[in-house]
Amino acid sequence: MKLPLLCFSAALLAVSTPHLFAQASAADIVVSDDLESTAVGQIPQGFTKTGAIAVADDQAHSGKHSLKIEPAIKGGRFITLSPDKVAALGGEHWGRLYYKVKTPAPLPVIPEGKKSGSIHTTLVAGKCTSPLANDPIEVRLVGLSVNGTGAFKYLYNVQTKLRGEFGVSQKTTNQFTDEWTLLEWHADTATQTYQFFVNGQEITDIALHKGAGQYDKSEIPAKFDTYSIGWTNYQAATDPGFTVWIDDIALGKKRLGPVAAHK
Ligand SMILES: [Ca+2]
Repeated sequence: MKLPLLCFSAALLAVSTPHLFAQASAADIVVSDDLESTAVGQIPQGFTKTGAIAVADDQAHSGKHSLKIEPAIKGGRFITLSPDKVAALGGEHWGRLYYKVKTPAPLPVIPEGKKSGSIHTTLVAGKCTSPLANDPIEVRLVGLSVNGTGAFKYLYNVQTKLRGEFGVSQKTTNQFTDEWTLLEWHADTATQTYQFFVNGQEITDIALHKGAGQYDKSEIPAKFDTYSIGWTNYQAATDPGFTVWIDDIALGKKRLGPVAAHK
């Protein structure tokens, strides 16, 4: 009885999966990079880099290459997209990446005089002008916050230059594992919508659907001036810090969906 059931499920997947993501044509794709054509030690074409980050072949989601973030106690290790491609994202875009954190992951360093520590980390962020206050902000489209036990919550966060920061955080916690995790995000200025998905499942705790012209606590910009992908932890991690791999990066006008892992 098992075999027919499996066949039926596979057939169902084959039918439903392409349908779900079939709307993304080549014209909708701004970046789609499995990192296989970038030499070890280099970064993909169309990006500049900050900190210790480069293509490596010690881990991969697809093929043999991924982007490796070397450990650091704190600070940024990221690649920044070329301005023409940032402009192509316009006021609405989807993003996708797979990531994996080396385990055991480091813990927050407890600041002097405090009983516990936490680490706020950004994986994807863009600098832009606030549609609310018309001042410089950074919209952090993929981020997480690690607590003292090492558990973490995903969050949407906006850092303003003069008005402090705001954000919305997942209600439940996650643990870093040795598995590749699929992250997808969607931002739309026209409807002030933000969505975030983990392994295809939306984290509705941090979804925003504010509506046209409703910028308060969303501030999704009409355009980004910069767009960066990597790992920036603002508070100190225990030595040697986080080592992270990222693979199968995609940015575009439509949801791009999952890609096959290497076998
Ligand atoms: Ca790859």
